[in-house]
Amino acid sequence: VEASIPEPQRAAWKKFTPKPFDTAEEFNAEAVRHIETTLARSMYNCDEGAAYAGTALAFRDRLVLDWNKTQQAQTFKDQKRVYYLSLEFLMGRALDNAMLNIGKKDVAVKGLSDLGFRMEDIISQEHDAALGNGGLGRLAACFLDSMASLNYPAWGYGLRYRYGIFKQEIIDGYQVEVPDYWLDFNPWEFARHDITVDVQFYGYVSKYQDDDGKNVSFWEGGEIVQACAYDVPIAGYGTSTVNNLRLWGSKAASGEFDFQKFNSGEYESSVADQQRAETISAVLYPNDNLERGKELRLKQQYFWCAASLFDIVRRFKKTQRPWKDFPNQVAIQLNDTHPTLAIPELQRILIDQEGLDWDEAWSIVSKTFGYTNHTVLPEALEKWSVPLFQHLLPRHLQIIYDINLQFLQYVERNFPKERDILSRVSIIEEANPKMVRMAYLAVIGSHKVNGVAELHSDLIKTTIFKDFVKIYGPDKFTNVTNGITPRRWLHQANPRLSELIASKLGGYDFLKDLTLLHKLEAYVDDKDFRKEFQEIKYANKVRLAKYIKDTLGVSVNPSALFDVQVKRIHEYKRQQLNIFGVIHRYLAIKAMSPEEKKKLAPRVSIFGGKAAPGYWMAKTVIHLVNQVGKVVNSDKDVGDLLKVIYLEDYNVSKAEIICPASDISEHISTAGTEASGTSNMKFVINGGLIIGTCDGANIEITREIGENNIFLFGNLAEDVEELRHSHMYGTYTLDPSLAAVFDSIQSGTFGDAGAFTSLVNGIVDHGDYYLVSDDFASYCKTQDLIDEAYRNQDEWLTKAITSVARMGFFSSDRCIDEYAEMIWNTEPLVPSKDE
Ligand code: 73E
Repeated sequence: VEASIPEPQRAAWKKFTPKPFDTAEEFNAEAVRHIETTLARSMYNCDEGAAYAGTALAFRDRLVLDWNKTQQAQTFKDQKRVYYLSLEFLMGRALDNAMLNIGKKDVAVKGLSDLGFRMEDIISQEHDAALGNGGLGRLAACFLDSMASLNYPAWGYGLRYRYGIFKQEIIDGYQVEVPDYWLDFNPWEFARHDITVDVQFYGYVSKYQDDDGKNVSFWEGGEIVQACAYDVPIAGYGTSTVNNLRLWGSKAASGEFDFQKFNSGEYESSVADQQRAETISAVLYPNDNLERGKELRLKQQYFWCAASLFDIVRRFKKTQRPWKDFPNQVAIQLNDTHPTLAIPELQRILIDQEGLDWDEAWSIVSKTFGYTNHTVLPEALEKWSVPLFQHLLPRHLQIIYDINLQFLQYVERNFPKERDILSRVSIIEEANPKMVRMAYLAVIGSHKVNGVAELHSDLIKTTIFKDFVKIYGPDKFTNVTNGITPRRWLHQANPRLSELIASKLGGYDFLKDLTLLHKLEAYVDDKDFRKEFQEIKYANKVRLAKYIKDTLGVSVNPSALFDVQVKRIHEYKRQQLNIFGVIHRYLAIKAMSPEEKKKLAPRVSIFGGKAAPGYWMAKTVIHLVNQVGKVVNSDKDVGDLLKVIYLEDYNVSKAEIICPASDISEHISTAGTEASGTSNMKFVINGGLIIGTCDGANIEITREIGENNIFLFGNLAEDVEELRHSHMYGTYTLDPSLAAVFDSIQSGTFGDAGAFTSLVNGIVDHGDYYLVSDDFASYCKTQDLIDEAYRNQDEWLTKAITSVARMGFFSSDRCIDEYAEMIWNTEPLVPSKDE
């Protein structure tokens, strides 16, 4: 029971309720107070770091007041809540976002300038919160922003990694990983030392009969690790709703370390136990779209699911409602299969601890969960070995077997004539060792399953979940096309463009209803508008050019065509296709006459992104890009016509500089492999065009903005399988231009040819799984079209403006409303004025 101040004393309490700052003066009073007291610094030793801290703490105070009110109102109103379970939240920086969402940035800009600081310098002091790999984690962050902005009562649950995604350094053209220790100063989290959950691992299951003669299972023994809550406030834009992101940190259950062992002289082993517990939440696995089946990863997943479910159930039980109300009060969304253990965990709580019957419990469980699938790549589909499961989570394995048994009996009854279906849909794969297929468990335990773009949602129904569509009918499967938050990706990343749009649309309402952007089409021919739009793009390119000069020492011409591909490095995303295209261009330039050169638009090819540390092929691609850059950038024959840049350590805060500065960005995955992609949306909304394959959300972007405004190329998803087959068993001819590119690589033009053998051989000798050769001619031809289109700056500008105007569909607000309506069945809780 929580303590609360008795009624008669509340008046005294209310007298001291803090007042949020409003003016620059009041802001400075708060910031300086924090610098001088919280940080114990003074004006004689206040550097930009301290000024950042003071600013962040002043805004944090403001946020916390609304946070408390929101949480009280949500508890009091007791509506259905959404819980978004994600192993990754790629938040980036928080200060600028907090200032813009609260709406007091101008006040702080003025205040800081009075104190002698520039806002940009202060903002750039903040360390990115990089608790994610790529699109999946960033999607979770955009969704948190949208859920708060739309006033949905919603919590995120994740892990408080001490190390986020590694920092990437490029040394001699190779990726080097450096640990990302980000917690030395983090004003955005609140350690809730009073909120802990004991999480059990290992042990064994005992069975006994209770007083009513009912069989009961009991999970005993093993070890306990403690989960501690760390809460992060999530402010909505233009509303006082502040939601909560709860991250769990792991600690040894006995607190510091085992005193008994310590006193008996076993210092080392007592400290080792503590370290083993803390290891669970120590580090984010740096693989994007790849699962490696490591025990520690499974431990992370269970630790986080068990703590979150305990917390959710505890909150529900406080309302004293009957259990059957649970799915009316709680919606849990599983961000991919990483939190699938939440399904057997809730079933376990209900039957082993709360004493419900299996069927009663299962009916609650299967109404509570929704599952979002993000990938069809086989190497990313999670499977855990049964022996590992048995060892780590013996009771959960039993429950999974029981879920499977019930499910297979159901299938057998309904499809008695189909011999093979049972083995195909069983949660347990009959391999050696047996494996638990997490995606199947997620489908069986959820009431809705969604993909993240139309093509992808169709593909999962015809490939990995085909049998399940037959079993459950098509209505269990749906689509929610991804989106991005326009607050961070337009307003914050590109303030001048946002301001220009607001000036035409009569205010910033479009940031809450992005479909209003369509009104911009009326200005496509407006001379002043066009001029300013173009100037903004140029200024953003100048800023990126300066960043490139400052970090890499390479001068690039801001009038050149900026061609950008920034995302995780992965064979399916085909950065290799891009760099082979660059080499092709380089060879062409070398062979050009001076007249021909004059006609060519200068280009800057910009790459960025991290490779998983163990992903050799991806690292080879990074190396090749850097080697090509070294040769091309110093080639006098080429000059400004081509520059090749590798931006180190691509992350959210760098994306905010890069996205507004591109002319063309590349989204060129092999058709059918990229579930959605979200950076495609970020580039277009910032007035960049894209070159892409018919894959993921590119298809819907094309539908919205029109085929004349996008450069599509390459084979279609429906033809991929046959092409792959023909590579293996038919006659295979390498594209001749690609062959010339390979010749130049193999003759040592870009340094040691041996370094790139595996990359070339994968295409020439090993079946070209990602269809680089099949798409190469079409890719190069489309790049030529881009050169031509860019020469007509007027038409280019029309395309860019029209595209921005037609991007209204891709707001993550639209996604959240769709989830709420189709999957969660939840309503917003709009804060009342006096709250
Ligand atoms: O297409 C993207 C998609 O836009 C997809 O590859 C990505 O999710 C984005 C958001 O929906 C994604 N990441 C992962 N699976 N799909 C993944 C898998 C395992 C570990 C980490 C990330």
